[in-house]
Amino acid sequence: MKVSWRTLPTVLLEDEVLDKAFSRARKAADRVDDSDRIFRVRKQMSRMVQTAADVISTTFMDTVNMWPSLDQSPKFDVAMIDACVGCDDYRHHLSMLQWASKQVLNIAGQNSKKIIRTARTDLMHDARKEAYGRISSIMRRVKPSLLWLSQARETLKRLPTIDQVLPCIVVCGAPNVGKSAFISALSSGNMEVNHYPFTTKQIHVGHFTHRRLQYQMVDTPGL
Ligand SMILES: Nc1nc2c(ncn2[C@@H]2O[C@H](COP(=O)(O)OP(=O)(O)OP(=O)(O)O)[C@@H](O)[C@H]2O)c(=O)[nH]1
Ligand SMILES: [Mg+2]
Repeated sequence: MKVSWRTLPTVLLEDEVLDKAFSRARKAADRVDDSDRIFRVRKQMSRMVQTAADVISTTFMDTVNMWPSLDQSPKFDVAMIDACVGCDDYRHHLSMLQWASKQVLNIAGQNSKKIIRTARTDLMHDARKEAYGRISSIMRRVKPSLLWLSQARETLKRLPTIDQVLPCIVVCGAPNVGKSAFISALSSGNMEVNHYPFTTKQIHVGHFTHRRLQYQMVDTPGL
């Protein structure tokens, strides 16, 4: 699978996901129409719980499915991900979203049962509140993962695209020896050149054509 970080949607943070879930749930409850009070409250409460859980679960699973799977990514991309954000963290935080998605659906299932099995509206409201509380505590557990993924997306989005079929010349060496100046002189890339070390902070790519073949020149931070 080809990595295309730029097209990945932003990762919503804890509060944003909860706002989205609870406001959709409220709207779903508003649409319920039943003249019988008990039936109405039952439908409203169970729809709120189900809708909130569905929104959260779908949001998380969309992220998990859209982010490239490391097992199916080319070795080069995996190495890039490892160098930029770390493969272990990458796997861990995506699996946290998978876990949270399952948990919220379980909570919705359990509390929907409670709502359906009682004829008392106060208990239906209690079951809905309990579900919201438990969902919110799952969300607190995934908060660090959402933050990590959101920052990782920003980092990975800035990576240049390197075509694995075209020849690639990587220029690496000690700081301040003129790597960037060398690449700027030879290729289309306009690298930042400065008289002090550690000017280049991430990988940049420039291109040039020689005998109708396109070459890539990769500028790297000083070693
Ligand atoms: N005299 C001389 N100076 C050069 C040459 N090439 C680059 N420089 C100077 O060396 C300094 C460092 O150049 P850079 O291209 O930024 O060096 P770099 O290796 O990319 O540095 P980092 O990105 O910090 O690792 C700049 O002041 C350049 O003007 C050269 O061929 N001769
Ligand atoms: Mg440089």
